[in-house]
Amino acid sequence: MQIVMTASQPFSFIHCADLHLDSPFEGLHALEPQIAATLRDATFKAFDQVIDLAIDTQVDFVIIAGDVYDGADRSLRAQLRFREALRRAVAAGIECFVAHGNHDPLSGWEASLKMPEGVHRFGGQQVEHLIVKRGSEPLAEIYGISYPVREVRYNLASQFQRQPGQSFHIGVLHCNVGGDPTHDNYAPCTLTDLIDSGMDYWALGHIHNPKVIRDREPCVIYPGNTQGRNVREAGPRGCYLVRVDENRRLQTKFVATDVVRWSTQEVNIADLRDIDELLEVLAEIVEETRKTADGRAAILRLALIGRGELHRQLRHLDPDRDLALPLREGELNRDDFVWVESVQNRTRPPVDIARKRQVQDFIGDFLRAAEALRQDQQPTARLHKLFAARSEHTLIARHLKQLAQNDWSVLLDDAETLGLDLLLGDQE
Ligand SMILES: [Mn+2]
Repeated sequence: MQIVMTASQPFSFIHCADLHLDSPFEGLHALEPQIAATLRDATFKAFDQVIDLAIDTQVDFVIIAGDVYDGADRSLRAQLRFREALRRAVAAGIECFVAHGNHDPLSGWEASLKMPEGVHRFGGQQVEHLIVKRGSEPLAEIYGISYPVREVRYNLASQFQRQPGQSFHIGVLHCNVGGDPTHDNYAPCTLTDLIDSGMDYWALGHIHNPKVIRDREPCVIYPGNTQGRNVREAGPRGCYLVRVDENRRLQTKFVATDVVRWSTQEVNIADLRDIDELLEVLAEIVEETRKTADGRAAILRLALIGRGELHRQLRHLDPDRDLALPLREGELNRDDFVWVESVQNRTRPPVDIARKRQVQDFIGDFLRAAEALRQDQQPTARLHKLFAARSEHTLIARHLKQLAQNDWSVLLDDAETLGLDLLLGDQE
Protein backbone atom coordinates (compact mmCIF):
# COMPACT_ATOMS: atom_id res chain seq x y z
CA MET A 1 0.00 0.00 0.00
CA GLN A 2 1.24 3.41 -0.87
CA ILE A 3 0.77 6.29 1.52
CA VAL A 4 0.00 9.48 -0.33
CA MET A 5 0.61 12.78 1.43
CA THR A 6 -2.28 14.93 0.37
CA ALA A 7 -1.37 18.48 -0.41
CA SER A 8 -2.90 20.79 2.16
CA GLN A 9 -4.67 24.09 1.59
CA PRO A 10 -2.53 27.21 1.67
CA PHE A 11 -3.31 29.58 4.51
CA SER A 12 -1.90 32.60 6.25
CA PHE A 13 -1.78 34.14 9.71
CA ILE A 14 -0.40 37.08 11.64
CA HIS A 15 1.89 36.63 14.59
CA CYS A 16 2.31 39.53 17.00
CA ALA A 17 3.28 39.89 20.66
CA ASP A 18 4.06 42.45 23.36
CA LEU A 19 1.33 44.94 22.55
CA HIS A 20 1.79 46.53 25.99
CA LEU A 21 -1.52 48.34 25.60
CA ASP A 22 -1.78 51.57 27.57
CA SER A 23 1.95 51.73 28.21
CA PRO A 24 2.64 54.93 30.18
CA PHE A 25 5.78 55.94 28.20
CA GLU A 26 7.83 56.79 31.24
CA GLY A 27 10.86 59.02 31.14
CA LEU A 28 9.43 61.66 28.87
CA HIS A 29 9.33 64.88 30.77
CA ALA A 30 7.97 68.24 29.71
CA LEU A 31 6.34 66.94 26.58
CA GLU A 32 3.97 69.07 24.57
CA PRO A 33 0.39 67.88 25.21
CA GLN A 34 -0.08 67.01 21.54
CA ILE A 35 2.98 64.75 21.51
CA ALA A 36 1.94 63.17 24.81
CA ALA A 37 -1.54 62.48 23.44
CA THR A 38 -0.12 60.84 20.29
CA LEU A 39 2.08 58.64 22.46
CA ARG A 40 -0.73 57.71 24.85
CA ASP A 41 -2.73 56.40 21.93
CA ALA A 42 0.16 54.77 20.07
CA THR A 43 0.00 51.26 21.55
CA PHE A 44 -3.73 51.06 20.78
CA LYS A 45 -3.38 52.37 17.25
CA ALA A 46 -0.49 49.97 16.58
CA PHE A 47 -2.67 47.01 17.50
CA ASP A 48 -5.51 48.43 15.40
CA GLN A 49 -3.06 48.41 12.50
CA VAL A 50 -2.27 44.73 13.15
CA ILE A 51 -5.98 43.96 12.86
CA ASP A 52 -6.33 46.21 9.77
CA LEU A 53 -3.51 44.22 8.17
CA ALA A 54 -5.21 40.94 9.12
CA ILE A 55 -8.46 42.06 7.50
CA ASP A 56 -6.82 43.59 4.40
CA THR A 57 -4.70 40.51 3.72
CA GLN A 58 -7.55 38.15 4.66
CA VAL A 59 -5.48 35.96 6.92
CA ASP A 60 -7.08 32.92 8.53
CA PHE A 61 -6.11 33.74 12.12
CA VAL A 62 -4.14 36.05 14.40
CA ILE A 63 -1.80 34.93 17.18
CA ILE A 64 -0.91 37.22 20.10
CA ALA A 65 1.98 35.75 22.09
CA GLY A 66 1.74 37.50 25.43
CA ASP A 67 2.02 40.91 27.11
CA VAL A 68 -1.21 42.21 25.66
CA TYR A 69 -1.38 44.69 28.54
CA ASP A 70 1.41 46.71 30.04
CA GLY A 71 0.44 46.10 33.65
CA ALA A 72 -1.00 43.13 35.52
CA ASP A 73 -3.75 45.48 36.74
CA ARG A 74 -4.77 46.33 33.24
CA SER A 75 -6.79 49.46 32.66
CA LEU A 76 -10.42 49.10 31.68
CA ARG A 77 -9.72 51.35 28.71
CA ALA A 78 -7.07 48.88 27.51
CA GLN A 79 -9.41 45.91 27.93
CA LEU A 80 -12.20 47.61 26.01
CA ARG A 81 -9.95 48.73 23.16
CA PHE A 82 -8.41 45.26 22.94
CA ARG A 83 -11.82 43.61 22.80
CA GLU A 84 -13.03 46.11 20.20
CA ALA A 85 -10.09 45.29 17.93
CA LEU A 86 -10.62 41.53 18.36
CA ARG A 87 -14.28 42.01 17.59
CA ARG A 88 -13.39 43.59 14.26
CA ALA A 89 -11.18 40.60 13.46
CA VAL A 90 -13.72 37.90 14.27
CA ALA A 91 -16.44 39.85 12.45
CA ALA A 92 -14.23 39.46 9.37
CA GLY A 93 -14.04 35.71 9.99
CA ILE A 94 -10.56 35.76 11.54
CA GLU A 95 -10.03 33.68 14.67
CA CYS A 96 -7.74 35.07 17.39
CA PHE A 97 -5.47 33.16 19.77
CA VAL A 98 -4.18 34.96 22.85
CA ALA A 99 -1.55 33.91 25.37
CA HIS A 100 -0.69 36.02 28.41
CA GLY A 101 2.84 36.80 29.57
CA ASN A 102 4.70 38.25 32.53
CA HIS A 103 3.19 41.72 32.13
CA ASP A 104 -0.38 40.48 32.03
CA PRO A 105 -0.57 37.12 33.83
CA LEU A 106 -3.92 35.47 34.44
CA SER A 107 -3.63 36.43 38.14
CA GLY A 108 -3.94 40.16 37.30
CA TRP A 109 -7.09 42.18 37.70
CA GLU A 110 -9.56 41.97 34.87
CA ALA A 111 -13.09 43.24 34.41
CA SER A 112 -15.55 40.48 33.63
CA LEU A 113 -15.78 41.42 29.99
CA LYS A 114 -17.07 38.78 27.67
CA MET A 115 -14.77 38.06 24.78
CA PRO A 116 -16.38 37.70 21.36
CA GLU A 117 -16.81 34.22 19.97
CA GLY A 118 -13.81 33.29 17.85
CA VAL A 119 -11.31 34.57 20.40
CA HIS A 120 -9.46 31.89 22.29
CA ARG A 121 -7.40 32.65 25.38
CA PHE A 122 -4.99 30.00 26.57
CA GLY A 123 -5.27 28.91 30.19
CA GLY A 124 -2.37 28.74 32.61
CA GLN A 125 -2.58 25.15 33.86
CA GLN A 126 -1.38 23.16 30.90
CA VAL A 127 -0.64 23.46 27.21
CA GLU A 128 -3.91 23.63 25.29
CA HIS A 129 -4.25 22.15 21.85
CA LEU A 130 -6.71 23.59 19.32
CA ILE A 131 -7.43 22.90 15.70
CA VAL A 132 -8.20 25.64 13.19
CA LYS A 133 -10.33 24.42 10.34
CA ARG A 134 -11.46 25.71 6.99
CA GLY A 135 -14.72 23.94 6.32
CA SER A 136 -14.08 20.46 7.65
CA GLU A 137 -10.39 20.31 6.84
CA PRO A 138 -7.79 21.20 9.50
CA LEU A 139 -5.48 24.06 8.48
CA ALA A 140 -3.33 24.27 11.57
CA GLU A 141 -3.04 22.96 15.10
CA ILE A 142 -2.25 25.56 17.71
CA TYR A 143 -0.73 24.87 21.10
CA GLY A 144 -0.41 27.50 23.82
CA ILE A 145 -0.24 28.35 27.48
CA SER A 146 -0.53 31.59 29.47
CA TYR A 147 1.42 32.73 32.52
CA PRO A 148 -0.69 32.01 35.62
CA VAL A 149 1.48 34.46 37.59
CA ARG A 150 4.06 37.09 36.69
CA GLU A 151 7.22 35.22 37.52
CA VAL A 152 7.31 31.92 35.70
CA ARG A 153 10.78 30.57 36.38
CA TYR A 154 10.27 27.08 34.99
CA ASN A 155 10.51 25.73 31.48
CA LEU A 156 7.19 25.82 29.66
CA ALA A 157 8.50 24.94 26.20
CA SER A 158 9.29 21.38 27.29
CA GLN A 159 5.57 20.85 27.97
CA PHE A 160 4.75 21.27 24.28
CA GLN A 161 4.43 18.01 22.39
CA ARG A 162 3.23 17.58 18.82
CA GLN A 163 0.07 15.49 18.54
CA PRO A 164 -0.51 13.19 15.57
CA GLY A 165 -2.00 15.12 12.68
CA GLN A 166 -0.99 16.01 9.16
CA SER A 167 -1.56 19.73 9.37
CA PHE A 168 0.75 22.55 10.39
CA HIS A 169 1.66 22.74 14.10
CA ILE A 170 2.19 26.07 15.86
CA GLY A 171 3.42 26.67 19.42
CA VAL A 172 2.45 29.95 21.12
CA LEU A 173 4.62 30.96 24.06
CA HIS A 174 5.96 33.94 25.96
CA CYS A 175 9.47 32.88 26.92
CA ASN A 176 13.17 33.63 26.98
CA VAL A 177 15.07 31.39 24.55
CA GLY A 178 18.74 30.96 25.35
CA GLY A 179 18.78 33.32 28.36
CA ASP A 180 18.70 36.68 26.56
CA PRO A 181 20.16 38.98 29.24
CA THR A 182 18.27 42.05 28.01
CA HIS A 183 14.96 40.59 29.23
CA ASP A 184 13.86 38.86 32.42
CA ASN A 185 14.56 35.16 32.33
CA TYR A 186 10.93 34.01 32.43
CA ALA A 187 9.91 30.59 31.10
CA PRO A 188 13.54 29.92 30.23
CA CYS A 189 14.21 27.37 27.50
CA THR A 190 16.68 26.42 24.82
CA LEU A 191 16.36 26.25 21.07
CA THR A 192 16.70 22.48 21.42
CA ASP A 193 13.56 22.40 23.59
CA LEU A 194 11.72 24.18 20.80
CA ILE A 195 13.03 21.86 18.10
CA ASP A 196 12.29 18.74 20.15
CA SER A 197 8.63 19.70 20.57
CA GLY A 198 7.95 18.83 16.92
CA MET A 199 6.28 22.17 16.09
CA ASP A 200 6.50 23.62 12.59
CA TYR A 201 6.39 27.21 13.80
CA TRP A 202 7.04 28.86 17.15
CA ALA A 203 5.08 32.06 17.71
CA LEU A 204 7.07 33.58 20.55
CA GLY A 205 6.75 36.71 22.61
CA HIS A 206 8.79 38.52 25.29
CA ILE A 207 11.87 39.85 23.47
CA HIS A 208 10.99 43.31 22.17
CA ASN A 209 13.42 43.41 19.26
CA PRO A 210 12.08 41.57 16.20
CA LYS A 211 14.22 38.50 15.68
CA VAL A 212 14.05 35.43 13.47
CA ILE A 213 15.83 32.81 15.58
CA ARG A 214 15.49 30.06 12.99
CA ASP A 215 13.90 30.24 9.58
CA ARG A 216 12.67 26.68 9.10
CA GLU A 217 11.92 23.32 10.68
CA PRO A 218 10.82 24.80 12.93
CA CYS A 219 10.60 28.48 12.13
CA VAL A 220 11.14 30.37 15.42
CA ILE A 221 10.27 34.06 15.55
CA TYR A 222 10.08 36.90 18.04
CA PRO A 223 8.02 39.54 16.23
CA GLY A 224 9.05 42.21 18.78
CA ASN A 225 6.59 44.71 20.16
CA THR A 226 4.02 46.36 17.92
CA GLN A 227 5.00 49.83 19.14
CA GLY A 228 8.30 50.92 20.70
CA ARG A 229 7.89 52.32 24.20
CA ASN A 230 11.08 54.27 24.76
CA VAL A 231 14.31 55.30 23.14
CA ARG A 232 15.89 51.91 23.90
CA GLU A 233 13.22 50.42 21.62
CA ALA A 234 14.28 52.37 18.54
CA GLY A 235 13.65 51.32 14.95
CA PRO A 236 10.69 49.69 13.18
CA ARG A 237 8.24 47.71 15.34
CA GLY A 238 5.48 45.49 14.06
CA CYS A 239 4.31 41.95 13.43
CA TYR A 240 4.92 38.97 11.14
CA LEU A 241 2.68 37.98 8.28
CA VAL A 242 3.18 34.27 7.62
CA ARG A 243 2.00 32.40 4.55
CA VAL A 244 2.05 28.64 4.39
CA ASP A 245 1.72 27.13 0.91
CA GLU A 246 0.20 23.78 -0.12
CA ASN A 247 3.57 22.05 0.47
CA ARG A 248 3.85 23.66 3.92
CA ARG A 249 6.61 25.93 2.79
CA LEU A 250 6.77 29.16 4.74
CA GLN A 251 6.99 32.72 3.63
CA THR A 252 7.41 35.24 6.45
CA LYS A 253 7.28 38.99 6.20
CA PHE A 254 7.81 41.67 8.83
CA VAL A 255 5.24 44.46 8.62
CA ALA A 256 5.76 47.66 10.63
CA THR A 257 2.76 48.73 12.71
CA ASP A 258 4.30 51.39 14.93
CA VAL A 259 2.62 54.77 15.06
CA VAL A 260 5.49 56.67 16.62
CA ARG A 261 9.01 55.59 15.77
CA TRP A 262 11.88 56.01 18.21
CA SER A 263 15.23 56.93 16.85
CA THR A 264 18.72 57.70 18.13
CA GLN A 265 21.49 59.31 16.13
CA GLU A 266 25.09 60.14 16.94
CA VAL A 267 26.71 63.17 15.38
CA ASN A 268 30.49 63.37 15.29
CA ILE A 269 31.68 66.96 15.64
CA ALA A 270 35.28 66.27 14.55
CA ASP A 271 34.86 67.85 11.11
CA LEU A 272 32.36 70.55 11.98
CA ARG A 273 33.68 74.10 11.95
CA ASP A 274 31.05 76.06 13.81
CA ILE A 275 27.60 76.03 15.41
CA ASP A 276 26.00 77.05 12.10
CA GLU A 277 27.34 73.92 10.46
CA LEU A 278 26.22 71.81 13.41
CA LEU A 279 22.69 73.21 13.23
CA GLU A 280 22.60 72.42 9.52
CA VAL A 281 23.66 68.82 10.12
CA LEU A 282 21.10 68.38 12.90
CA ALA A 283 18.32 69.75 10.69
CA GLU A 284 19.34 67.29 7.95
CA ILE A 285 19.14 64.40 10.43
CA VAL A 286 15.65 65.51 11.42
CA GLU A 287 14.54 65.35 7.76
CA GLU A 288 16.31 62.03 7.24
CA THR A 289 14.51 60.63 10.29
CA ARG A 290 11.19 61.85 8.92
CA LYS A 291 11.84 60.12 5.62
CA THR A 292 12.79 56.84 7.28
CA ALA A 293 9.73 56.99 9.54
CA ASP A 294 7.65 56.78 6.36
CA GLY A 295 4.71 58.99 7.27
CA ARG A 296 4.74 58.17 10.97
CA ALA A 297 5.64 60.47 13.81
CA ALA A 298 9.11 60.04 15.29
CA ILE A 299 10.91 60.86 18.48
CA LEU A 300 14.59 61.51 18.06
CA ARG A 301 17.44 61.53 20.55
CA LEU A 302 20.62 63.14 19.29
CA ALA A 303 24.03 62.61 20.84
CA LEU A 304 26.97 64.80 19.93
CA ILE A 305 30.19 62.81 20.09
CA GLY A 306 33.80 63.06 19.00
CA ARG A 307 36.72 65.34 19.63
CA GLY A 308 37.00 68.75 18.06
CA GLU A 309 37.18 72.53 18.28
CA LEU A 310 33.41 72.75 18.46
CA HIS A 311 33.56 71.21 21.94
CA ARG A 312 34.73 74.54 23.39
CA GLN A 313 31.77 76.41 21.91
CA LEU A 314 29.33 73.75 23.01
CA ARG A 315 30.48 74.22 26.60
CA HIS A 316 28.79 77.62 26.58
CA LEU A 317 25.48 76.33 25.24
CA ASP A 318 22.48 74.70 26.86
CA PRO A 319 21.81 71.76 24.48
CA ASP A 320 18.09 71.73 25.16
CA ARG A 321 17.45 75.45 24.89
CA ASP A 322 19.95 76.23 22.14
CA LEU A 323 19.88 73.11 19.97
CA ALA A 324 16.76 71.00 20.63
CA LEU A 325 14.26 73.85 20.93
CA PRO A 326 14.93 75.37 17.48
CA LEU A 327 14.72 71.91 15.91
CA ARG A 328 11.24 71.43 17.36
CA GLU A 329 9.89 74.55 15.69
CA GLY A 330 6.95 73.87 13.39
CA GLU A 331 6.83 70.18 14.31
CA LEU A 332 3.64 70.40 16.36
CA ASN A 333 1.52 71.20 13.31
CA ARG A 334 2.25 68.04 11.42
CA ASP A 335 1.22 64.40 11.75
CA ASP A 336 4.65 63.18 10.70
CA PHE A 337 6.37 65.23 13.38
CA VAL A 338 9.94 64.52 14.38
CA TRP A 339 10.22 65.53 18.01
CA VAL A 340 13.77 66.01 19.20
CA GLU A 341 13.56 64.54 22.66
CA SER A 342 17.02 65.74 23.66
CA VAL A 343 20.44 66.63 22.39
CA GLN A 344 23.13 65.13 24.55
CA ASN A 345 26.58 66.57 24.53
CA ARG A 346 29.26 63.88 24.81
CA THR A 347 31.96 65.71 22.89
CA ARG A 348 35.52 65.99 24.12
CA PRO A 349 38.15 68.71 23.79
CA PRO A 350 40.47 68.69 20.78
CA VAL A 351 43.48 67.59 22.77
CA ASP A 352 45.48 64.39 22.67
CA ILE A 353 44.28 62.93 25.96
CA ALA A 354 46.53 59.88 25.72
CA ARG A 355 49.56 62.15 25.41
CA LYS A 356 48.46 64.40 28.27
CA ARG A 357 47.99 61.33 30.41
CA GLN A 358 51.72 60.60 30.08
CA VAL A 359 52.85 64.05 31.26
CA GLN A 360 53.98 64.34 34.86
CA ASP A 361 51.84 67.27 35.94
CA PHE A 362 48.54 67.82 37.71
CA ILE A 363 46.45 67.28 34.56
CA GLY A 364 48.36 64.05 33.95
CA ASP A 365 47.63 62.91 37.52
CA PHE A 366 43.96 63.67 37.03
CA LEU A 367 43.73 61.77 33.74
CA ARG A 368 45.63 58.78 35.15
CA ALA A 369 43.22 58.64 38.10
CA ALA A 370 40.27 58.57 35.70
CA GLU A 371 41.93 55.89 33.57
CA ALA A 372 42.68 53.77 36.66
CA LEU A 373 38.98 53.82 37.50
CA ARG A 374 38.11 52.85 33.95
CA GLN A 375 40.51 49.88 34.06
CA ASP A 376 39.33 48.78 37.48
CA GLN A 377 37.93 45.23 37.55
CA GLN A 378 34.86 46.53 39.33
CA PRO A 379 34.62 50.19 38.42
CA THR A 380 30.97 50.35 39.49
CA ALA A 381 31.78 49.16 43.00
CA ARG A 382 34.70 51.60 43.26
CA LEU A 383 32.59 54.52 42.07
CA HIS A 384 29.84 53.56 44.48
CA LYS A 385 32.35 53.68 47.31
CA LEU A 386 33.63 57.08 46.20
CA PHE A 387 30.11 58.48 46.03
CA ALA A 388 29.14 56.96 49.37
CA ALA A 389 31.90 58.94 51.09
CA ARG A 390 30.48 62.26 49.87
CA SER A 391 27.96 64.41 51.70
CA GLU A 392 25.65 64.58 48.66
CA HIS A 393 25.20 60.84 48.90
CA THR A 394 21.97 60.98 50.91
CA LEU A 395 20.41 63.06 48.14
CA ILE A 396 21.54 61.04 45.15
CA ALA A 397 21.79 57.48 46.51
CA ARG A 398 18.32 56.63 45.23
CA HIS A 399 19.21 57.64 41.67
CA LEU A 400 22.57 55.90 41.74
CA LYS A 401 20.86 52.59 42.35
CA GLN A 402 19.04 52.87 39.02
CA LEU A 403 22.20 53.36 37.00
CA ALA A 404 23.17 50.53 34.70
CA GLN A 405 26.73 49.36 34.17
CA ASN A 406 27.24 51.38 30.98
CA ASP A 407 25.68 54.51 32.52
CA TRP A 408 28.62 54.52 34.92
CA SER A 409 31.16 54.51 32.12
CA VAL A 410 29.34 57.42 30.45
CA LEU A 411 29.38 59.27 33.79
CA LEU A 412 33.08 58.62 34.10
CA ASP A 413 33.74 59.93 30.57
CA ASP A 414 31.64 63.03 31.26
CA ALA A 415 33.42 63.69 34.54
CA GLU A 416 36.82 63.31 32.88
CA THR A 417 35.83 65.72 30.11
CA LEU A 418 34.42 68.27 32.55
CA GLY A 419 37.53 68.07 34.74
CA LEU A 420 39.79 68.45 31.72
CA ASP A 421 37.81 71.45 30.45
CA LEU A 422 38.08 73.16 33.82
CA LEU A 423 41.77 72.41 34.19
CA LEU A 424 42.68 73.51 30.68
CA GLY A 425 40.41 76.54 30.63
CA ASP A 426 40.50 78.03 27.16
CA GLN A 427 44.30 77.87 27.03
CA GLU A 428 44.68 75.29 24.27
MN1 LIG B 1 6.87 42.41 26.83
